[in-house]
Formats: sequence, structure tokens, C-alpha cells
Amino acid sequence: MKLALISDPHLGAKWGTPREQDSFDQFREAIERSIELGAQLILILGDIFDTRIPRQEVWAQALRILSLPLAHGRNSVRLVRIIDKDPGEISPLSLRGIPVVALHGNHERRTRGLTNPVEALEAAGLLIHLHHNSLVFEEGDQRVAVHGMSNVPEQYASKVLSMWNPKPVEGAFNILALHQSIGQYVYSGEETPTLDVSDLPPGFDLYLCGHIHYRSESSAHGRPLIFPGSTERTQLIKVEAEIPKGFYLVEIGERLGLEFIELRTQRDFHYVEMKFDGATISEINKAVRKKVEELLRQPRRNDRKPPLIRIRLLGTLAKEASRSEFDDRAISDEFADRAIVVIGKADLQVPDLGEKVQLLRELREQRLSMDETAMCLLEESLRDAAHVSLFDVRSLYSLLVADRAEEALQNIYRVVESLVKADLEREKDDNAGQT
Ligand SMILES: [Mn+2]
Repeated sequence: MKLALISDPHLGAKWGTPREQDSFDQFREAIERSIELGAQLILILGDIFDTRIPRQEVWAQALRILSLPLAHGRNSVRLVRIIDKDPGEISPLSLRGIPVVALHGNHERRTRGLTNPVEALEAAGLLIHLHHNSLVFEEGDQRVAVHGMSNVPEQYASKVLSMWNPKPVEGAFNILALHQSIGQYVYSGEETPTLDVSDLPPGFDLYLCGHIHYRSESSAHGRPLIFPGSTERTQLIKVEAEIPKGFYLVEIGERLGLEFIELRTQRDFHYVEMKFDGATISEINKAVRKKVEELLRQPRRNDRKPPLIRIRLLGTLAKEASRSEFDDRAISDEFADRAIVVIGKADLQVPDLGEKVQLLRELREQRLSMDETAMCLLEESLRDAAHVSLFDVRSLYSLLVADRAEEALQNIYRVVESLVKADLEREKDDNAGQT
């Protein structure tokens, strides 16, 4: 049996930027080539969408792409067993073409009781959603069991996985699919995984995990552990420039065949760090422009899309220079029709401490004046509102700024109470007048 493994398409990522179609182009290619290459089952390991509640424009494109496996119209595998899932959730439509089985990722996770977008796709019959359940597919005398746990908050991952405690199906090739951080494969510094490779339940033939955006092959209990990596380039970090984007084609037979298919639609991506030592702004300007020109002369893999160039500036500035004088936007604009240039200058150091202190002082002053501006705006906009003369706007505002919201609220309650009392009095008088 041939399976395609696709992870983290993040549809709708970078919306409103020159890269807004990238996630769709790359996901469409992954799906189209999975079909071309003869995949009989497509597994998507979560984060199909970049957000929990995608915009309509994102939905429209996603639905169009996800209808392709269904539109294929032929299905060479049979769903023969459903474990721990309500069969009513599976639309008969989803088995009319190449079946797509998907997890939801952390980007799609919603509070219990609310429908996440992967469940919505399941309702439309475009895929089958797995969360703590399993499906067994059959082709001839071969059976493949897919066991899936969609994303859960990292701190509960290990506990929830052991509570689910999935068991391999006898006589089948067993796949366990997750969307979590695992051990050293941590996605960001803010996440502490509770799950370690050794926590994965034993006895499965293949372990799969989404969430990690760069492709990686490892092993768990002596069997392959595959992170296909995202099809979309969500982070402009070094590892993303080194490891190409793609998906896996898995052939389950006498032996396990694993083939990584690189996406042709991915933009060329250059990640460059430039280190300066006491450089002036004009020196940096010149060096960065020269670097971009140099990168643009390099041979291209994908010449249908302008390449993405991320330059990270490191080192120190000249004493008299200030980081804010370096206009990275101007350089990006200058190359806009040939490349997407993203320059990071946050790590460029100003050597003079005195200057830093001055900057902090300025920021503080700016903040104070911002408060004052906000105050004036608030006063102005409340001037015409009814009863506002009853409130001391300025003192309310200072309470809010000082994080004393409770006191501010009490003040408001007092005023409202007196207003209600006055109204009631008036009503009483009116009523008295009528009778
Ligand atoms: Mn992701």
C-alpha cells in the first residue's frame, strides 16, 4: 500500500503579504503529486490551517485543494475497521476517492465543544479526523492501521497519550501519528515537551509526528520516527533554509520504502548572517545591498517566484550610529520586484552604554507622552457622551494605567448606582403625577 504523508500546510499563513499564496501552492503541489505518484491513502499530520477560524478566502482555496483526492473518484483501499470513533462522523463521501486522514494541530485546536476547522472538513466529507482513535484500511490481504492523536497542550501530552494507550492492531502494519513536540525536537523555546521518544507506546511499525516544521528522520523503539516537516515555510530561520520542504511517499510491502519528495513550488530561501564591527549606517547599507545583489546572481531552483532573502545583522554599530537610522524598509522596497528581503537588525549592538540609557529615557518619555495623548483623546471622545460629566475621567484613567482596574470599576459603579437611584425617584414622581 502506498501512503503520502503531508504535514503542517498552514493554509492562510502570511496572508496579506507577497507570500500569501505560498502555503496554497505548496499544499496543492503536495496533494497533486501524491495523487500522481499513486498514493492510495493521504495522511495529514495537523495544522492544515494557520488559524482556528480561517477567513472565507482561505476556506475557499483549502476546499478546492482538498477536493482533489475525492475528485480522483477511485479508491483502492477499503475502510474495514473503526476503533473508538463514532462511525456517524465519517461521511460516505470521504471514501469515494483517495481517503484523506488528518489530525488537527495546535493552530486549529479549539475549546471542547467547539468545532475546529479539521472537523468541519470531515463534516464536508473531505477527510476523516483522528483524535484518540484508529482506522484500519485494507487492500488485498494487506492491512494498515492508522492510530492518531491530534494536538493537546504540551504539558498534558504525555499523560493524555498514556491514558489513550493505543494498541497495535494484530495482523496490520501499525502507524502512530501525533502532532506534538517530542524530546529534543522542540519547536520553540517557549514550549517544554513532556513527551519523550521513550514515552511513545511500543509495538508500532511507523511513528509519525507533525508540528516540527523541518524534516527529520529518527527512530522510536527501533522503528522509524518521521517528521515530514511543514510544506509551508513559516519561520525564517537557518534550518529552514538548509532543509527543503516536501512530503513523504511511503510504500508498505515486504520492506518499508520511504521517499522524500521535494516541492518544486517552494521559493528559494537564503538565510544570511552578517557580522559588523563598529560599522556606520552607510557601511551597513552598502554591505547589505551588495549581499542581496550577490545572492540574486546565484543559480535558481525555482525561477517562477522571487526568492526569499533573510538577512540577520549582528555585531556592533559605530559609536555615533543608532539602529533606528538604518532603514531596512528602504532596502526591501528597492528589491521588491526581484526578491522578498527581510532584514533583522534587533541583534545589532550599540557599543556606547550612555547612548542606550539615553534611548531608554527617551522611550520612557515617549510612553509618558503617549499616556497623556491617550488621556486627551479619551476626554475628548467622552465629552459628548451622556452623564460623562459625572465621571472624573482623568482619575479613572490614572487608576487604569496604574493597573487598579478594580478601583476604577468601583468608582463607576458608584456613579451608575446614583444615576439609577435618581431615575427611580423620577419615575416614582412621574407615576405619582399620573394617578
Ligand atoms: Mn505547525
